[in-house]
Amino acid sequence: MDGPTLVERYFAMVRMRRFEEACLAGVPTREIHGELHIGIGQEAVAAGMIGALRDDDALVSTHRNHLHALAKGVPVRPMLAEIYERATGLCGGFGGHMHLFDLERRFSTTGIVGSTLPVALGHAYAARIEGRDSVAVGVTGDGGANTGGFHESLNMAGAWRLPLVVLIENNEWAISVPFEESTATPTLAERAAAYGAWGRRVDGLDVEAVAEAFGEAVAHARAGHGPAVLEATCYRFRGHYEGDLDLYRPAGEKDRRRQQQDPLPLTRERILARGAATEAELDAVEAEVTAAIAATLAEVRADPLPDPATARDHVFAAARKGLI
Ligand SMILES: Cc1ncc(C[n+]2csc(CCOP(=O)(O)OP(=O)(O)O)c2C)c(N)n1
Repeated sequence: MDGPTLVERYFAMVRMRRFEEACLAGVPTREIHGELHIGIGQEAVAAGMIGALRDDDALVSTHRNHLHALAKGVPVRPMLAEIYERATGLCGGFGGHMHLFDLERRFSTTGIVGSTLPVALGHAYAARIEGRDSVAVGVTGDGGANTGGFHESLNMAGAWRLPLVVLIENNEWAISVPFEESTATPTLAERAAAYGAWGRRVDGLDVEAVAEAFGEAVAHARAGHGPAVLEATCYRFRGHYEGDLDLYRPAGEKDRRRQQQDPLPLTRERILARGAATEAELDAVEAEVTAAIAATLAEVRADPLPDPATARDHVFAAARKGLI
């Protein structure tokens, strides 16, 4: 398979896990305000995307966006600083965790469920108008796949053969609503047929399977064959947001799934079984990754908050010009 090796993808997953643990540290200390949505347990989906996208491809993510940003190459320091609401953040600390934007890497997010696809569709149309062979990826959860924007975007992308890749992270729950109770078909991938799109469901705990399927979806869209829908099955280990009491999931389900279906140990076991690396080699790099994220967190925590005098900047155009 082209792209990163299994071991490299594993280290990317470890980095993602440590990154989100660094975010979690800011909740009880009240350094991070608002709802924080964590993707722990879903790392294999994002790590499977690595290597298939170029800087000029767009990636539009959701409220649960950290892992996708890391997969797109958004640098850790300004991203963590944004989540910690610091002036050194990607958006000067004005956006916070749900509003991460990196123009250089064409990465953006929206907390409005179902609205990632219309934005990604715009990127796909722009590529067509500008004669570029870039693709646009719109991520959605299973809940977001039941919004009008999902269907309208895919319909237009299908009718106009636009290079839109829809990645559905089906983590079985949309807040407290289980997938089976909100969806008419056994899978979401089969909806692709309605839009003349490429469609496939993949095991989102298997980083190699995701890489192979995502690579195929991107190649399909880039070659001008129209949209692709990839549904990756996974499971959300934490509450919908930090602070969610999460009483809607049967007792013990989370513990059992975490024990059996954590993509990190599953991938580590596969590496060891294949002899692709030794325990000692994996431990050494994991320790390096852990230390690097801890060092970045310490730096970010010492960074300044935005100057209150700039509170109205970026809200009203006139305020930026000093007119009000
Ligand atoms: C238009 C809109 N309606 C409702 C919400 C509140 N909301 C935030 S996340 C969410 C559920 C999303 O579920 P899913 O798409 O499956 O993503 P997941 O949280 O599982 O990653 C809802 C209803 C919102 N942010 N935007």
